[in-house]
Amino acid sequence: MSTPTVFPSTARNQPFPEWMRSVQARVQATLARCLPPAESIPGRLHQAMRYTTLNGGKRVRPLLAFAAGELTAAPAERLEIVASVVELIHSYSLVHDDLPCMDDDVLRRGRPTCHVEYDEATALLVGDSLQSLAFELLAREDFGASSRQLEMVRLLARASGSCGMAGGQSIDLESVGRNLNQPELELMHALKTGALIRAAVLLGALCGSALSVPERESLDRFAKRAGLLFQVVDDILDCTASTATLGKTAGKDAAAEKPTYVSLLGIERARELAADLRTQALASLAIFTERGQRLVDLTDFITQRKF
Ligand code: GRG
Repeated sequence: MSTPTVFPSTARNQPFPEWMRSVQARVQATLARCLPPAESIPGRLHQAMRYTTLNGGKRVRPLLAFAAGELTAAPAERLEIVASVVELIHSYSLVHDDLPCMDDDVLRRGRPTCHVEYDEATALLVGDSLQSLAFELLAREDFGASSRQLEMVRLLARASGSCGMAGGQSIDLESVGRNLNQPELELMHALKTGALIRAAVLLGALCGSALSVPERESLDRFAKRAGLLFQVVDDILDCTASTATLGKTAGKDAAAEKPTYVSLLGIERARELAADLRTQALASLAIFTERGQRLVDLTDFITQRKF
């Protein structure tokens, strides 16, 4: 049996951009290995799954999983799996979100969306299959104690389902043309975008040694603030960045009359809110001192991202 590699053995001194690239490359390789081969039957579905998942993306959720794994000295092999698992769920959500019955979009990550490149039925099956594959991988890997593994499966299921991402999407679809107040908007985003981001952080930490109760509570607080920060920045970018830079259709939310932080607060107050959330997220990491440095860097990456 091979000795597990603790990812940060050399990585702790690596500059952030280099670390980020190395995690992105690891996740890309793991996804390429774990997705069904393009030539295996049913070929069209497997090609579409690979088209969707392997074509770019910032890999923010995998990066968060790896960075949280540094808090608990988690083995790299486990982090590769949980990072890929959350990315598979994220990719599924994007494919379904782009369908004509939802956001009806033609561009994603700078390329035609899955249903445009293939067809609607295939895109539906791609989402279904990516979700199933995520749970298969999470159940298959050895994470040590089976009770912990069950907790991880439950956490991901809760984050993806009607009390998490799918539920948030349902509220999103119902809210078109309506004015939500700030707590309502926050709830929608805590579910739609925040739940999976929180799951990425907690799953990464669960790959290593146990955290103390105050540490776990602080990490959870961080994850919730970081999820909301991600969304506020996304709303700002939707109305300030170009389609070419975003790789997806810019100005979509306003055109679809969707409530956003910018429509609710205006651009300046939305920027102030992002700055406040960044401060709150960083304050939650204080308990981890230098072990939390990657999460600090990632918080800044999420705040300053341009696409
Ligand atoms: C269909 C069940 C179901 C859920 C869809 C997450 C979601 C719910 C829809 C995505 C729509 C969207 C644009 C939400 C805003 C925040 C978000 C998730 C942006 C895309 O994530 P990035 O920026 O994308 O991490 P990349 O391409 O970098 O992976």
